[in-house]
Amino acid sequence: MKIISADYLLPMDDKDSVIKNGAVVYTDKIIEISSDTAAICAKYPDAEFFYCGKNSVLMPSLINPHLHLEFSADKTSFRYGNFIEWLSSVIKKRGGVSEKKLISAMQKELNNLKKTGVGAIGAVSSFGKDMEILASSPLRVIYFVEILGTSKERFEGAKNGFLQRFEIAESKNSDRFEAAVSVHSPYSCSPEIVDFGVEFAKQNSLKMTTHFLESEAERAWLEGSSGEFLPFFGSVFGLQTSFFTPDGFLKKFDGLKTLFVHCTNTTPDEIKKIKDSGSDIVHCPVSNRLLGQKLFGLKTATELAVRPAIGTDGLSSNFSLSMWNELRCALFGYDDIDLKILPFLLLKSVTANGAEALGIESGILREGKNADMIAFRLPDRPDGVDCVALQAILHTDKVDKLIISGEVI
Ligand code: MCF
Ligand code: FE
Repeated sequence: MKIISADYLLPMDDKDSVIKNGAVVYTDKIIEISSDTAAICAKYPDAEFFYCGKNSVLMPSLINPHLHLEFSADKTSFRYGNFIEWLSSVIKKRGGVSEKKLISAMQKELNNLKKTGVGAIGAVSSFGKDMEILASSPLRVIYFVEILGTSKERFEGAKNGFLQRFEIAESKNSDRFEAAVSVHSPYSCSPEIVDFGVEFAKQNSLKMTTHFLESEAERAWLEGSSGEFLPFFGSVFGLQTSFFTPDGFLKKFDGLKTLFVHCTNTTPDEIKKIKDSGSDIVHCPVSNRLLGQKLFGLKTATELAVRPAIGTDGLSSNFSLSMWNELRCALFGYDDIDLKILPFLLLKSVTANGAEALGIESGILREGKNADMIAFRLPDRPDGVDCVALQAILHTDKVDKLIISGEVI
């Protein structure tokens, strides 16, 4: 049993509590949280004790529920500013990176995830090249094996390719690694692919994710088979009409808790439907900006009591996989939300809400939860506990300690 104490404890609970001189008693799970370090040390005299230092903050480790590690060696290869231009540049370069360069790039990014305090991720895998690295990493990983395809003739090939990758991934399942399903999106998947993915996830009790309404072009395509997707699909795939309406696509996932990623072009009604069906939303502010989109409607979502998570997406649409960079960009992007409430809203997006989205028992410092925590120090003493969350977002890059299941990583 261990006790860790810090000047400021941010449990990420519903009350946005900040506990001064707090301590956490833990094994692989959290045993107790206390605001009286001396009393808790007296209660557990045999526990190993550690104090995180002056101006230290202790909080749940960060959760990045949406990234594509396999796009780590293509940092400057893609076109930004317009979704279709980006997609065309991705399709043009797909699979163009050497295996050796990719493996070392992924290893480097994984190390950065640990250094910046990420304890759990939702990784979308298109090719399976990230499987070995992720299955052997100490992070908690929900490994979303991707399936996509629009043509009837290629359905069997796409399905078999998916099944092969999934089977290997599933053989690596452990208490930290869980194979799951990603049905890529409504514009890149035929109804056969979506039905297959959803049925497969339901029958095998697997987690599911999908990209949804990420661009204005996608909305126009789904609503009326018009807009920028029409010439693109006509020339690339020979498609003239969308397979789904926005509502029709959502209905396909009825009865399956799904992580809908992006949702920058959803209506309040669609956001409510996602919430009422027990599913979750993840948005990626930097990626959305780089692909020429407006930010997800966080203010509206908050008014509807929806609690979205935040992810970085891949380096194919971001300059960094650091959640702290993502938080800073979101902090400045959401200028319609009061700076008095935004810091906690954002920190919960990368902890408690991320855990809810991935269906893991982390992201909050509470008795019985996984002992997944980070500790770091603010440069100077904040002017009151109500300033800690904002100053943490502004000033944190690397953390001093990352603890997963009670183990220092
Ligand atoms: O989330 C971003 C943007 N939206 C869609 N897909 C991707 C993103 N980053 C990487 N991707 C991948 C996706 O997994 O790009 C491919 C898929 O394999 C696009 S479809 C050819
Ligand atoms: Fe993505």
